[in-house]
Amino acid sequence: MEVYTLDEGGTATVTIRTQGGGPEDVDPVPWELDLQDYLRTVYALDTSAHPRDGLCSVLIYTKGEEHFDDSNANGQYDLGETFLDTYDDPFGDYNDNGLYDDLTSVDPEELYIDASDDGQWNGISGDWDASKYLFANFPILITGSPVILSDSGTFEVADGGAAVIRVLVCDQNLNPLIAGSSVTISTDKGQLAGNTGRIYSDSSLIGPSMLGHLSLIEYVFEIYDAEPATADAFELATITVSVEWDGGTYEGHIVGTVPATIADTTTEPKNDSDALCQGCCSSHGSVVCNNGVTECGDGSALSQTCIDKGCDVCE
Ligand SMILES: [Ca+2]
Ligand SMILES: [Ca+2]
Ligand SMILES: [Ca+2]
Ligand SMILES: [Ca+2]
Repeated sequence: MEVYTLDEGGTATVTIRTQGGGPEDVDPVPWELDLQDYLRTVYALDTSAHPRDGLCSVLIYTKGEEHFDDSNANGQYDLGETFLDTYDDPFGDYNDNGLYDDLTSVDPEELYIDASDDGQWNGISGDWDASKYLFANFPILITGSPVILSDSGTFEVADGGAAVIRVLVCDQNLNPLIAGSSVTISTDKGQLAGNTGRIYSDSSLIGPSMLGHLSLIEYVFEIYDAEPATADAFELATITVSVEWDGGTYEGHIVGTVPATIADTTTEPKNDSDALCQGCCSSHGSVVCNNGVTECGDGSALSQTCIDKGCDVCE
């Protein structure tokens, strides 16, 4: 990593280049175990992967003095003034717990800068330090290709009803996709309401709870009967989950049934344009076809005269 510029306010601009390797494999914390349980139950996804496995800690350190409250306003630290005692040896906080983890941890041993060159990691000194390494760990979320899952392989929408569907879109560590990726959920029949898509923004945010994390990777919506009063048949509907990721399109499909709409079941009467059928239904509306059966516009049956004239045939 290289410092490019340092402005008057002391803000440095840096460019980070990665070279092989990846984030350390760390143990799941409780909210991640809850997430794994939820995905096992709802999506039948059995995985030991968890979001923090995709989190990379970048150590940033520089020389400086420990912060203090200059109570007597003389511009320097005086004994008794409140100060922020910081760890003496900067370390890469791989498991993002804010603490230094050595060989005895269940997580990987964390590398540190041995500021005093004494061969061991040193924490806070208890004294105010005028010159030392000050540091922070900057989290970067490293993610991969999309995984698309639904909570059920199919659905059935009753007449006038709705079905709730859950879709999961995440990477191999259950993390949200990289910035610029998008999710679009659509259906060819029926209508959808709820969370049916997003464009991902640039963020390293994960968790910090199971529900918080689910809001980043789960889409909950319903498919409902768009014309509750008119259904008298059912038809197949295909819900498509389309994910744009890294220049490619990835799709998942869920096929179920929804009540058919009039537009889908009505065909033209064969003799509709024939003058002989015009006025056939008189005040009952013109002749229509519903699921292959002719009737008058108000639902009443065709008269025998109409049938005799051959107006009872659908195309
Ligand atoms: Ca002072
Ligand atoms: Ca100190
Ligand atoms: Ca740590
Ligand atoms: Ca040391």
